[in-house]
Amino acid sequence: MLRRRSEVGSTTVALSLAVFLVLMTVVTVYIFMAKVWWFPPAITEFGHEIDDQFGRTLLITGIVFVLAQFGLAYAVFKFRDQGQKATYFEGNNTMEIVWTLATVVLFVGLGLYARNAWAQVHFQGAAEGALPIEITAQQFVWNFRYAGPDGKFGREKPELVSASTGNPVGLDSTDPASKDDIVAPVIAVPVNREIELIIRSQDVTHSFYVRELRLKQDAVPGMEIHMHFNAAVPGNYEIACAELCGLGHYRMHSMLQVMAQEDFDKWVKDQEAANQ
Ligand SMILES: [Cu+2]
Repeated sequence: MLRRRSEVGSTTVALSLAVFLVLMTVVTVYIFMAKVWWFPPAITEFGHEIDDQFGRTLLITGIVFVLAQFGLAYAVFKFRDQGQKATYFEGNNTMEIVWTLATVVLFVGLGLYARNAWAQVHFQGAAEGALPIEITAQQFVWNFRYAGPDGKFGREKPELVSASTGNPVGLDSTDPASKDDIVAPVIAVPVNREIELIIRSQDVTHSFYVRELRLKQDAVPGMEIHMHFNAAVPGNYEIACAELCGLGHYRMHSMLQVMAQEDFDKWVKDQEAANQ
């Protein structure tokens, strides 16, 4: 009598758990396939490559996830307590080799697939004729510097850095090349133009991140890190600092403005006037 009741209880619990696992898996897969919470569309060719790679990785890990959860649901129900003696086996070399190899093939394979996209930003420089823009991160603002009409960045001196007097990057006014440099709190770029970023930090590690560019790069004190992109869709895109950099981290925010060449030329003129 006792035995029977425990068997019935075990079946109900095992069945509930198995059903829960299946439902949880189906709901999770739906959330991803329906793109309920998804990233904003990419605005660069490189961004689309990153998305393709993300899709491939998600597909493979998704298949593994579904198989593992369904397998678990099956095992939970099939091997529920029916009063039988528990059995086990110790080690199975064939299975060990199979799943280790499968994991290696998947990870290395995905890495090889991704290497093109990765190399494009990290190993290759900006294309010829790129517009250089220097980014200086500091607690808790972004400064963007343009070289101006002479195409040359002027000298900067750390001892001249003074945000309160309007010289956040320490431009040295005795250098003629620094006269026409523009420093702005937002970054404007012409559409379909290669942009070279020179990323630096004045204090701690920050991280320049624009979701639509699929680009995230740490700004590290003492380093000048080069990145590049070419945005194809005009619009305003949020820049967030993606590295916890202090108490004001949450408000370290700016905008990337991608605009037509004429609008950009006008923007530069306005900035020049404001910088006078
Ligand atoms: Cu920051």
